[in-house]
Amino acid sequence: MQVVAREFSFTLSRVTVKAGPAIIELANFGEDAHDLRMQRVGGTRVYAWPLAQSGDVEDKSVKLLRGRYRLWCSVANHRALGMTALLVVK
Ligand SMILES: [Cu+2]
Repeated sequence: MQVVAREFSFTLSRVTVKAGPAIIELANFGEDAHDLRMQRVGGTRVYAWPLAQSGDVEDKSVKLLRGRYRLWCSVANHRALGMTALLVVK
């Protein structure tokens, strides 16, 4: 699945995915640099994607467990500006 970053939002290609291995691609369609952090609600592990410059994509393989995952950008105050999303894994 793909997560498109812009100022200042994330758009997910799918908001519901099946549990198991997945490749999540961060695609920066914005002008500023953005990254991606992902944590399962109730979990402790935080998945981190490298900083993506404008136009760049960063792929990461993850193993998704059932539940809900919070996504956010950790650059500056981007999270507060709206770069958050929720992914549901079934
Ligand atoms: Cu950002």
